[in-house]
Amino acid sequence: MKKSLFFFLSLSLFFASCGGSSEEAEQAEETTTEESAPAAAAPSNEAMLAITGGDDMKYDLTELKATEGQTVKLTLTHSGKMPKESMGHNWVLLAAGTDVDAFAKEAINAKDNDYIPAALASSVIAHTKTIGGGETTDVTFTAPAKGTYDFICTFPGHYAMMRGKLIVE
Ligand SMILES: [Cu+2]
Repeated sequence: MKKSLFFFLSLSLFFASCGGSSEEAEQAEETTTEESAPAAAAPSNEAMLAITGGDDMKYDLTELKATEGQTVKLTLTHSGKMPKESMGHNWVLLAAGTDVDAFAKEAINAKDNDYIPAALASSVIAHTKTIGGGETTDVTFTAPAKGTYDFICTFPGHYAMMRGKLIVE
C-alpha cells in the first residue's frame, strides 16, 4: 500500500513540474493583459479645443487640429459684451465638400434653428448653439477622417470674417 502511494505522489509531482502547457497559458494571459491596459487608459484619445469670438466679429484662431477618431470637446467663448441678437456667435464644422457660401446663405433663414439650416443638416459634422457676449458653450464630437474641414459662424453676415480650418491628422 505504502509503496503504491509513494509512486502515485511522485508521479503527480513529475507531472506538476513538467506542466509546460499550463505555464505557457499563464504567460499568454499576462501578455494579453499588458496589451489591453494602455489602450483602455489612453488619455490622448481626447482633444480639448477652445476658440473665442468677440464683438470685433472675429475668432481668435483660424486653425484647429485634431486626430482622426479622437473625441473632441470644443469650447466656444464669446468674449464680447454685445447680445446674441446683434452679435451672436456659434461654431459650425462643415463636412468635406460643403459649399460654404451656399451653406451660410441658407443659414441666414434658419434663425429659429440656431442658424443651422435643417435642409442642410447632413453638411454639419458638429455645431455649438449660438451665444451672446459673456457666454460659453461647448460641443463634443468624434473627429472625422483625416482631412481639412471648414468651420464658420453662421450668424448672418459673420462667416466672411469668422471662418477657419480644422485639420484632422
Ligand atoms: Cu459670429
